[in-house]
Amino acid sequence: MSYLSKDDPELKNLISDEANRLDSTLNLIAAENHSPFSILEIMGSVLNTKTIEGYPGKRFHAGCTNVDCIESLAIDRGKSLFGAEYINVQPHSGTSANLAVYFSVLNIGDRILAMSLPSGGHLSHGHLASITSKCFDFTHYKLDPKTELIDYEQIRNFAHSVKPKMIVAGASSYPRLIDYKKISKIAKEVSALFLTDMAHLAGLVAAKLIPSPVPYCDFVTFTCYKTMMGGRGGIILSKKKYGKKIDSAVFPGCQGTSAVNLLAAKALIFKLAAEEKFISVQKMTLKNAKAMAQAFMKKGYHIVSKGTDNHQVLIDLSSKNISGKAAENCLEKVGIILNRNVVPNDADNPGKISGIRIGTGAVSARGMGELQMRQIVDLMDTTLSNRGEKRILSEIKEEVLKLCQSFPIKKSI
Ligand code: DSN
Repeated sequence: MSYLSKDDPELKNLISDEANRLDSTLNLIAAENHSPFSILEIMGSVLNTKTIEGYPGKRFHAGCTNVDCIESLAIDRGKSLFGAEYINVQPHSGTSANLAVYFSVLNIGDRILAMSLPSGGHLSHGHLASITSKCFDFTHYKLDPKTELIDYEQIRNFAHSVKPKMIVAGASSYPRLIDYKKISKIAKEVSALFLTDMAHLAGLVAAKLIPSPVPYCDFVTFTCYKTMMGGRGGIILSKKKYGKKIDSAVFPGCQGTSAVNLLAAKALIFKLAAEEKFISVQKMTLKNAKAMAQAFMKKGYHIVSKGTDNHQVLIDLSSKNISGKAAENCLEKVGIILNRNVVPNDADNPGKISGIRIGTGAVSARGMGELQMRQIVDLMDTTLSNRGEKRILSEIKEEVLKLCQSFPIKKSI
């Protein structure tokens, strides 16, 4: 009997239910992944006890000998994996990492140029609902409405007219590669600092399958739980000259004590990410996203930017007479889990969400390949076209379950 069954059977049951839900549904949420079991082991370990403030060798509490070694391991492995001059491994999340970068080198009210949310940007890139927009003066660039790709000339024009102190690249829902070299040149033209938020792409970059922003940026942030597969938390990479400012901005600037269990999980995933098993999951993730995009396009769906270069497929459902939310709800009923998402067409209609976002990280970690992706697209299409048909939806749910049972969540890397 587990300790939790004894202390709180109700909670124990809820956790078992969540494990069953994960086992029996297809996870297409681009911001999630199935972590290796060793990561889960670390996250629930004795490492939760220690309070740490400061950095290895410079702590405000005694008893940090072991945790200093753990944090140093994460630092050394992370720098080496991403070829970074400096790293801070303490941020609790991607938003915390971005806040720390802004506050390390900017003053309140400074101008920042970043991608708009409907174009794929993130809340912490100056969305009205985020504290970032209250502290800094954001201007947002949008995608080219025809190609649905980043319009680098628009970024250049904005940069020269707004004269931002910082330019932000990176997105939560942009399925294409970003030309970091081009944006870095624009940043240099106007003497702006350059931050890339590669939260979604970190695993693909770590596996060296898509270009890394690190050589071109002053700062790069990411989260560890998406394609990176490493449990919760965020990371900041930077040029060495910003190291001290970044460290002070993280602690004590934006955070208190950091989570030692997450520092250890980061150290582990940075080790595993250099190994063949991790790289092959990332390769499959890319292939699977392309297979899904192709299969949806064959069925006449509007795939934003007509394809994908990463783990995401963004579908604009405007022409399908169904909202993103209705599609999300209907797919959840048959066991296909994803999220509604704003698409470039929603830009002029605040509150409108006409799309859904698919990510292939978690299904690839389960071992599924292109054949299964085409099968999933068929299941999704039939579901969306037969929303009121209880019998058909119940048959699809059965098929989803069978697929899940054939690819159990296992130690994938
Ligand atoms: N940034 C959010 C997303 O992409 O869904 C959460 O990580």
